Amino acid sequence: MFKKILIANRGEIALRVIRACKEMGITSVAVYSTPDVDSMHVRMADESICIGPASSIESYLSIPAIISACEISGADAIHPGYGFLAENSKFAQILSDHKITFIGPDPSHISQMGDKISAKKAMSELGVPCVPGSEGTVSSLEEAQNISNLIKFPVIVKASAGGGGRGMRIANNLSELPNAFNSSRLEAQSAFGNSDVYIEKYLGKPRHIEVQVFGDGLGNAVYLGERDCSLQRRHQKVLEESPSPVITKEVRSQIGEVCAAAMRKIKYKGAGTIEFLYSNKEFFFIEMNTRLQVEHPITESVYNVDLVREQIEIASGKPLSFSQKDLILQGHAIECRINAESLPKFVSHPGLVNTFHAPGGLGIRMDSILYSGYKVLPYYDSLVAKLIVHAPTRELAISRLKRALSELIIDGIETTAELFLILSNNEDFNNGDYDIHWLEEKLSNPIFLKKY
Ligand code: MV4
Repeated sequence: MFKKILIANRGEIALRVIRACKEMGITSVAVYSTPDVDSMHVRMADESICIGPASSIESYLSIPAIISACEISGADAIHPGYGFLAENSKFAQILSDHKITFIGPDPSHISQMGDKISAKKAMSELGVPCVPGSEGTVSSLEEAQNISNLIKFPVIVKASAGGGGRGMRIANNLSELPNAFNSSRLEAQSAFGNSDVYIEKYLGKPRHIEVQVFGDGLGNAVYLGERDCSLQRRHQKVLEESPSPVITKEVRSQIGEVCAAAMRKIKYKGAGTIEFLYSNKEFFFIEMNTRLQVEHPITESVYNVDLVREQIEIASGKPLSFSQKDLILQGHAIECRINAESLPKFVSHPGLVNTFHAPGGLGIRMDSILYSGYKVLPYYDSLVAKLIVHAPTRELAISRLKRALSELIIDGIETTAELFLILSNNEDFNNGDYDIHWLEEKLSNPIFLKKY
């Protein structure tokens, strides 16, 4: 097992990894940018090294700075968290060349899944159901027209190097296609330096359902159910729940087994998330994320597993510590992403937190970077806390969420916490009746946020 792990990240995910290291008897090394000196991850880690200025490019994204910190500290392995360098295959390869273990998948799997066209081709060949569309890159308008006529409108043009909704364009008919095709390619080129695009049938009101998988790189792989991440705003998830309110145990084991079998075939190593659009009771693969996700705690809650411990064990060469039959879904979990943003427009609101009080009690988990006197910085992601509730049923989880929110105190900055009180009292939410567009439609009505 590793003696020392460097965490190439900040915020709550750095805390999450440091906590796992502590429980495993592994020394943790935090890295930080100069303004992050007072942050919780630096305070909580055993050692810390400054890696550069506020700008992420020169600190948390700087491969030379992070490798230097790793060599100075003598760490055996690096955990990338999520974001920053977590899905950078070049980074994973350089670490391997330096005999530093990257706690994550093989670089080849990172790059295969990072390119959406090659991910879709691979998943389709592995028997995972995909959205109907082009076989690969669509390189001319004529080709775009042919494939669109075949799959029928509406269609969506997507960037192969895309993510976060960038480079996506919808065409409702043949006349809208030239503009959609050209602007998708232009945006793809300027945003990602790669103009490759592909075409899919546009699904109108799907849910976003993702399957958690885990492999040990030795040919064993399991699934840990699904998360419903349909509640989002501008491609940012707002609230996630596991299990999905619309998935039965038969459907769960069917799609889960398809995903786990695919991961066994490629000998996938580490945590992965296979994303689907779910529409008319059918799953359509869209993308795979080769990292631990923000919303992993809800899966940990309902399956009673420590995904970060498992990532570390597997990176050190051990086989999976659980088999599929050990993984029993228990109860229901909900995660709320509390951002330092002011409602109703979600404007970033950094600043000094005078008072912070986290909720507690049965079934509550608070993964937060806050402490009374902490100054939320304007340079990074606005996520300041994840409130995770776990209860025997969805109904009880929603009651528990309301109770937890009533205990929460964050004074000095504006946060999105109030939104979750509104959601937990909303009829559609309580009925599990929502899709990927539901929240944005609700937020476009000024009355929605004024009820409480
Ligand atoms: C789609 C889609 C409808 N049909 N693909 C948005 C980001 C990227 N990860 C995939 N996205 C979508 N792909 C087809 N064929 C609708 C979306 C989409 C979406 C997906 C998941 C969660 C929120 C979303 C919000 C708007 C659009």
